[in-house]
Amino acid sequence: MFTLVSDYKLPSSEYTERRLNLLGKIEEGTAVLLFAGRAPMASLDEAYPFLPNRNFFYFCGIEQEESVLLLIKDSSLTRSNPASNGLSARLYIHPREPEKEKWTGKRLSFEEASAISGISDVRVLEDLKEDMEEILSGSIKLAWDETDLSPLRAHLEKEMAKTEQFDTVTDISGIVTLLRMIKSPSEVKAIRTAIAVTEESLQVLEGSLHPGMTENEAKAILEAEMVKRGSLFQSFSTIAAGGKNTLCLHYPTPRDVIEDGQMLQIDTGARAGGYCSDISRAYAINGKRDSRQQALFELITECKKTSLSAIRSGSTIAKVNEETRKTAAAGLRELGVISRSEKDALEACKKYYWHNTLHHMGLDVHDVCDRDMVFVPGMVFAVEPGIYIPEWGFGFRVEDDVLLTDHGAEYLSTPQT
Ligand SMILES: [Mn+2]
Repeated sequence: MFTLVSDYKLPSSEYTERRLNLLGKIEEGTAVLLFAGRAPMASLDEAYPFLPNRNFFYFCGIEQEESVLLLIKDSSLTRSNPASNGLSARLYIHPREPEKEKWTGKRLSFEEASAISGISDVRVLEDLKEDMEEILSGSIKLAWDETDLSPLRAHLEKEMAKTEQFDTVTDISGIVTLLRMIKSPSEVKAIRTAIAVTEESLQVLEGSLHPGMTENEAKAILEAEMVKRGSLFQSFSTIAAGGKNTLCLHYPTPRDVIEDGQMLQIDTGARAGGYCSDISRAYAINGKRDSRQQALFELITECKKTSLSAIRSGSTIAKVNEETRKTAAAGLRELGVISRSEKDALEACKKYYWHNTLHHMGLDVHDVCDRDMVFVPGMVFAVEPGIYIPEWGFGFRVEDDVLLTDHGAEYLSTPQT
């Protein structure tokens, strides 16, 4: 299998539907502004790679810097255009500029932006200021995403702070979070595709593991396979940790040699159409787990089973964590890591089992969520019970991606055996 995701896109109808969902949840007489943002500078004239603001991207699928989405809910629109249902969407983008594009790459034409987003009204960014002045001179109120750090929003916020309208600006980030927590069939398909890229790449890596290789070599092999398949930006920078480095969750400096007899922890994920995957694998570098490595692998597999059955409608992140910790504590006692005389094994377990066992996953790898919201079908989670035993000099997590359906949790990835 060779899954190619270079041009993976969701259908524009998906974005149209999301915009209608959002407008259905906000007050009449509101204009929503969302910003793509721009890449922050890394140094002097070098920028970090650009990824659009996820709440902006969610409603239009546009990945061009400094684009702006304007959504209006106003019944006067229906009077002038009955087909509008009182709703309208406009996209503001930088126009094409051949001279500039020679340096920084091709920009979208209006037609391309329209085809991706399903928005017919595409305008030049320059018009935004005047258009907003006109809109806000009426009785329309402004709404935006206050978690958004884009320079353009910060600029507008500063400008508007002096005006009366500023007192009535609404934050829509909470509404968007609730929408993003439930995945549509197209979103699940994109996530499955991202997972396919990750799994194919992991298979290549597994075939090239050998004692004496370095952590960064393992990382490079894996990421090269994902890039080959068109996933240019991964869900996050792949974690590759060998030996005692496996005790560090987000181990950031992969440069050590992985010795015979050691474990290698990989935590990685390709993207497709902007959607993340997130998979962790624990490999014995010489291909054969010793008895302790095998015992921990079996315990973590047991924990994952507990997590899966605890992920059901009506449950919460906290409940799944608690259920899973019970399995971990019992197993660690069995293995003698927690002594049999220990009265409170659940408490003692916290030393070895100390990070969340699951998180929502979507456009962000640790996706936006209301942590206390009870689970409903359509939610997608990365499930990653991890146990780290300093006394043994290693630990790891094994992570798979899961969809909650009407019939319970279902694996999207293929669990490691
Ligand atoms: Mn994860």
